[in-house]
Amino acid sequence: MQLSDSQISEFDERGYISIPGLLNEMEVKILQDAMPDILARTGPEIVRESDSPETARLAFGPHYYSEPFARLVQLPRILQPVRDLLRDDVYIHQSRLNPKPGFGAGGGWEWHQDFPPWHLIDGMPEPQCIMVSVFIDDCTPATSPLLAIPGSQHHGLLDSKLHEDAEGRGYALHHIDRAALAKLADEGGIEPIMGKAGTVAFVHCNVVHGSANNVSPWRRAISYLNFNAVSNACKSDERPWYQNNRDFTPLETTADDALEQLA
Ligand SMILES: O=C(O)CCC(=O)C(=O)O
Repeated sequence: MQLSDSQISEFDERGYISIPGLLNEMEVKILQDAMPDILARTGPEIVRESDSPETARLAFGPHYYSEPFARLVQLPRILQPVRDLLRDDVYIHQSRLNPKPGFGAGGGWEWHQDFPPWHLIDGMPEPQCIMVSVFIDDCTPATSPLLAIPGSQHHGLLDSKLHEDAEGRGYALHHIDRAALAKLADEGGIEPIMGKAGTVAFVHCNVVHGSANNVSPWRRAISYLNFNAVSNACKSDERPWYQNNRDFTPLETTADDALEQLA
């Protein structure tokens, strides 16, 4: 799939674009059906909610151990736009599945950029990385959508500090200083990224974003695929495979129906 010039300029200007219906209903169902096995894992790649240890907050690395997610990352509809936006070959630096269950069990995320831990811990030189957000469930105003500040990626690495809630829990999150956040939000506004299941958003790794906890009765799962430019490969190996993949082999596209073939 080729992005149009206007989609590329929108991404360059606002930091993200969203494409409804990029995955069809069958593909969405295959990914939904794969979730229970992923969330039943007991390894360190599964991070739990701090106030509810039986609830998974996020699963790192599903593309390594779940065939549907392995196929998802190589679909031409996903991989080609990423290459076009980064103007390079790419590999997966990290993938995550956030199940975000309803009834308040799926906790919120403080305002942050994704790039700081990748740069400061994993040694990723530049913000040449895209967080592809694949909506596994409908993402509506009721299900605590991702909130983003358009254009915030132009401000580079912002003042942030390691979020205490994340410390020692298997992931790192640097949250944005409040004054900086207020200034950015006054300038750029805050927009929800929403859509039906099967929508895919391509988000620059320096876009400031966050979300509230999901008090609706509905699950709102998103699969985040962080594609890094091969020329921007990470230099440190401090973190494990599921947070900092060290295989920089450029990803090749598969057949467009590779995921659907699992039906
Ligand atoms: O899924 C969410 O609600 C937010 C997740 C997020 O911001 C992240 O994983 O970086």
